[in-house]
Amino acid sequence: MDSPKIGGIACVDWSTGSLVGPNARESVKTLGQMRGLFQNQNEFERMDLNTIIYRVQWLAPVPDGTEGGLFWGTTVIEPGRVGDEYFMTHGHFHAKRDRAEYYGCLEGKGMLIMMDTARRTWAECMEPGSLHYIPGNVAHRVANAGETQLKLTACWPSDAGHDYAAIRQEGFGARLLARNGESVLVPTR
Ligand code: PAN
Ligand code: ZN
Repeated sequence: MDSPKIGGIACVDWSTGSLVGPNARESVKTLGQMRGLFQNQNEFERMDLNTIIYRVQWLAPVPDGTEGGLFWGTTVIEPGRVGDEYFMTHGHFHAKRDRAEYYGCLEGKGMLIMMDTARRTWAECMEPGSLHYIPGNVAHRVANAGETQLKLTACWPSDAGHDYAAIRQEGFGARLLARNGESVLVPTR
């Protein structure tokens, strides 16, 4: 797509969520940056740590931390597994815990895994067209259970922030694992 020719802060390809324009920012997460998050450490060490697990593009029309603003982003998660566990996002609580978020699935198939502050964990199926409301005080992570890229779009408050440490230390209360060709949410303990 060329640079945006229509009004607005960027151009969105609504079929893929791809953002085009000078305001769009991008980040990439490799397997090596996700050390300790997958269950099977041995399998993790055997894999190429430069493998791209997911990419995020986002628009921040106001500075990070601004009260009352909104951010918009698209995440593309590659298909694959570490052992039985599907490629997934890091996952986080919002630093301002009560901030909510929308996720919408554009392409692919997977699960939105959510966990409240008491570590109760549950999941919603993501498939093209599914729209997900993540309430405040709920950590969120997406796992790609399909054979193709999973693409989702998101909208969250500009003062939400991201608390990754809580997930790095304790993880979620369940993991999405492949069992006999099916994806199953398995409690961690
Ligand atoms: C999303 C996520 C994005 C990547 O934009 O930041 O999907 O996941 P991690 O942040 O867990 O690496 C969002 O939830 N923003 O608040
Ligand atoms: Zn979030």
